[in-house]
Amino acid sequence: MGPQTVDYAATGEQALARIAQASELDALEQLRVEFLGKQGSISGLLKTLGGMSADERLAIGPQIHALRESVSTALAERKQALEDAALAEQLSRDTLDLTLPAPETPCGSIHPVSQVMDELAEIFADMGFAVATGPEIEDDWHNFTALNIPESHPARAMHDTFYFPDKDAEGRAMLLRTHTSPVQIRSMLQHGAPIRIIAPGRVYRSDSDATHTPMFHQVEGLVIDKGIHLGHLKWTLETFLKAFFEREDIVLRLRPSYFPFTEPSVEVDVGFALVNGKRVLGGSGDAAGHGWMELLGSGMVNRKVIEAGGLNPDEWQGFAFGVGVDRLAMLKYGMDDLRAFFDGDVRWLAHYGFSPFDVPTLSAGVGTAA
Ligand code: 2NL
Repeated sequence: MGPQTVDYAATGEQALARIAQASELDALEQLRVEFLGKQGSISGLLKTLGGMSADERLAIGPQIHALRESVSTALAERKQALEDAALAEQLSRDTLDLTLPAPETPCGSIHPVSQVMDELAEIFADMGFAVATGPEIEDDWHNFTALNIPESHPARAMHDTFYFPDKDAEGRAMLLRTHTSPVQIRSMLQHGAPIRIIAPGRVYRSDSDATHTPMFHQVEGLVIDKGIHLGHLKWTLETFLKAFFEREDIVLRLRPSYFPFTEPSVEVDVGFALVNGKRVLGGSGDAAGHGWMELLGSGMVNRKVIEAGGLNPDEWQGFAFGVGVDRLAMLKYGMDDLRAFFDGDVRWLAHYGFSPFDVPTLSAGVGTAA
């Protein structure tokens, strides 16, 4: 086909008509390829310019370029129109309710045990106690011997304590600590006296039923100074329990008891009332409808334990106590199943967990139920 035989105006009109009729973006794209693609018809016409004489090119070139220009413009305009129509159609179909609340961002929660440990740290910090931590894998000297627990003591038996098969470098039996007392022995040996610490953390005993889990949480407290006596112990525990349970009417009852590491040893009971069949701490346990609940163990640190800590018991005295964190959490926040603490059920955590922003402080309240 010679250049003279092409009717550029007619070619243009046909192309524009087909563009105007394209009702889908896909079809429009096919037309673009057909006209302007590498093998496209208008691209082909442009190539014919190369074979023309200068005069022909001068006469015909502008026509082909005008044709390409008009087709290219028409394609762009049609494309825009189709896109606008598609958007308008979608907007008329979709309803967007801007008053709906946005989907909530998933947020984890603080485990009640962690929350209670934070509360305890806050309360005791106000009384000048530092938080001490130590290894969960201990040797039997730090866990038992230093605490005046003799070889023959049942707590040392395999059926109570998790032992490792190997001994440590000093030939001591290795085990999972059964209480956080070894942390306090290490503190005495490392820092000397005076001392005021709490030692929170995981402890392990070979015990498993509805009220015992093989791993649980304990906080122990230790004060070593000059002239320390039972009065300091009682005041400290009373102040702690009133702050923790956020009640001024907490009443303590101290009962003689026995622990190898304290002498004398004191079991501490707290008075409670029965309200709708539930135990609510507060008031004397001797009042009508009331009772006493055993809450923690304590006592004056045994001379032998002070010596094991590298101190002279004629110079330094002290008191110590130990309490279960899981039990404190259950009492304060009303959970009834200890095992749920360690199931990792996210529904339980969503219900009983605490906001990461609810940081316990003495001024704002050390803890409020979720
Ligand atoms: C309980 C309560 C207790 C201690 C823990 C302790 C620690 C050192 C020295 C002396 Cl380093 N005592 N801790 C004292 C009394 C009670 O725990 O019911 N334990 C079986």
